[in-house]
Amino acid sequence: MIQKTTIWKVSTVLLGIGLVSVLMYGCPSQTEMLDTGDAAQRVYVAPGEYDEYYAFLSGGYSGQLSVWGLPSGRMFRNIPVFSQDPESGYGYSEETKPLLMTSYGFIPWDDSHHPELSLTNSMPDGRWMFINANNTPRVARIDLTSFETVETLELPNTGGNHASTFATENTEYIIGATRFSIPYDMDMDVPIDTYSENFDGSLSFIGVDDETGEMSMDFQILMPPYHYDLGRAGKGPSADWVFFTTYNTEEAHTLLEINASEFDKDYIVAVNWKMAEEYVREGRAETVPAEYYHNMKDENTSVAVSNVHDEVLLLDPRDAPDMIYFLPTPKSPHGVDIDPTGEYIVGGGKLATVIPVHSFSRMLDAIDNDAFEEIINGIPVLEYESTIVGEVENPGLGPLHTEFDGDGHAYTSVYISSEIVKWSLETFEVVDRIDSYYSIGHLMITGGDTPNPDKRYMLGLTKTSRDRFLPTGPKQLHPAQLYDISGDRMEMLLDFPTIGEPHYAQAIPADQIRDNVKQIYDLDANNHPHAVKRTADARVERDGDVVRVYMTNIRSHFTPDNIEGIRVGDEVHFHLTNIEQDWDMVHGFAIKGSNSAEVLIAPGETKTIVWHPQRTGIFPFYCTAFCSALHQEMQGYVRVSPA
Ligand code: CUK
Ligand code: CUA
Repeated sequence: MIQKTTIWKVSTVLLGIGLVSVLMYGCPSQTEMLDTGDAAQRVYVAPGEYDEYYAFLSGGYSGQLSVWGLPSGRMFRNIPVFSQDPESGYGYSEETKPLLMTSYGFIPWDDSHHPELSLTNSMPDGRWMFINANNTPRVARIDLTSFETVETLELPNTGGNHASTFATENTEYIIGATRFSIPYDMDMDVPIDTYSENFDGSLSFIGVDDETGEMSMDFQILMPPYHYDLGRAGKGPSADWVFFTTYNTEEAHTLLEINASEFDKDYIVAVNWKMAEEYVREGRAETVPAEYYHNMKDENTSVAVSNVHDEVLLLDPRDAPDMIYFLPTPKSPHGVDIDPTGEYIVGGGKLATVIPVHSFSRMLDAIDNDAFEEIINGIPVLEYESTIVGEVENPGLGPLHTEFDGDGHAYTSVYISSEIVKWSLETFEVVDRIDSYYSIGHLMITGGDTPNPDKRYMLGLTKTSRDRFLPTGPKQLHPAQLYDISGDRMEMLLDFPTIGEPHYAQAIPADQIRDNVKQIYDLDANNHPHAVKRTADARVERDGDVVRVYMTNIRSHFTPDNIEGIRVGDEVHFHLTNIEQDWDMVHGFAIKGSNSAEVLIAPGETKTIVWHPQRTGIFPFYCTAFCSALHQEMQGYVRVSPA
């Protein structure tokens, strides 16, 4: 009976949706609901079948990066990057703790906004993923053969790295910028109202080794004390350039919501990075003191190591002519996006009434003709009229970010009026719009920021969900909406809650990654200094107060499993090596009373957790991952005796 009622209700709802879509057909109303009765089929991926795309969604204030399948909206993975993760032991294990070191100490949290896949010829190559930390400014690299964070680099002279991470054509550089201008000297004690004299902006160029992916803080550019928002690299004809948005060119330091919105226009910054690189090579950059950390997993031992640097190369535009320009752009722009041909530079002025479109070729002409309004700190300001080719009218309220379908159209997220507008790159007219229900930040089209977009799916990333889902407390998750953009009209297919607050996302065809992922760590290649590869080598060693337990795990046994001779006040290192060589045969380790986390150890891997026993007694430990029928038997005891 209950089943029948349910079926009846479902059919009625489906019929209702069908009727609504029939009634609305041809009427591009903002309140249009799901207009496709077969949306469920179009996102359904049967059990055992794979999704077509991997989508990487930044975690925002979760400091993580989550991996989702499209079109299903199923979550595969939550990768800890800037936040400790008790589930995996990331940021708790001795192997990973150094990745969270900064010049401010151990910072086990951050706010990550913009993931960027490594590029070859401006196309994602599936090797690495980069992501920014917005708070204590950092950039991280994730290895896409393991889906693990393997490197973090702190940005000196930077107060919040929001502009990052965007890659140049062949990942020569990952770019960054300071969101908040600050005094470069981190310890400088000055009145805040000396902002204009004592505060500076900066842009960062982080080199990436083509073989290993290793990052280096190659050079920075000194900028006026504005706020620097998103960055994007050019492509095609503009591939030698990178672009950033600015706001607060008013140089306000208080009540920014009013004082930083005074001017009609702020700027898009255009930087010829090839030329900047050349100037640095010529020795025009100055070496300035700057303390920052660079942390990386050692390839050989798999243990992350921190290196502290104390200086950086700084290029002053006054010593580096013809390298950097300001393009006036209305009004407090947030996003800047480059179309697939590399010709159009699209601003997203969050308070603007139009979407301004600059032309790269006109920009070059304007530079040739010295069409400058003024020059600020060595940076020429081009005349607005000289670079602008279109202003998209009636874009809604609060245009933010734009991606492209490679078929002559751009799609812009519009925050205040909660919609996505599709417009023509020929006529600069809006041709379609769809309600995003709640305030939308970024949108992402599969390949939509590359020279060769896949006109397939678009993901909207919204900021609130309110009544979209059954309430689970005052704070709801931030949902993502999947749209089909293969036809003339945008169609919403799916709406699913996410993890954290995704700001931006990128997607890549699944086969490009699937075939590269390693299934196990090769035990023979495990050169961790505290690895034990045979149960016979497992042992306990003491050196003063430091005790090292060299422990193996294999179904369903820890060796050793009875440990005596530990005393209160000891520092006990459990070095756990998972000597399995079967895919997905993970073991965990946790001990009673430890205020650290567990660790999860993948086959072939060694992980270390440090324990400081505080009192005498018998302390059980056990495997936290259900690994076999005898998983519950996978346990042991530590005896702690008085000091
Ligand atoms: S984002 Cu970081 S404030 Cu528009 Cu790229 Cu959300
Ligand atoms: Cu090993 Cu459960």
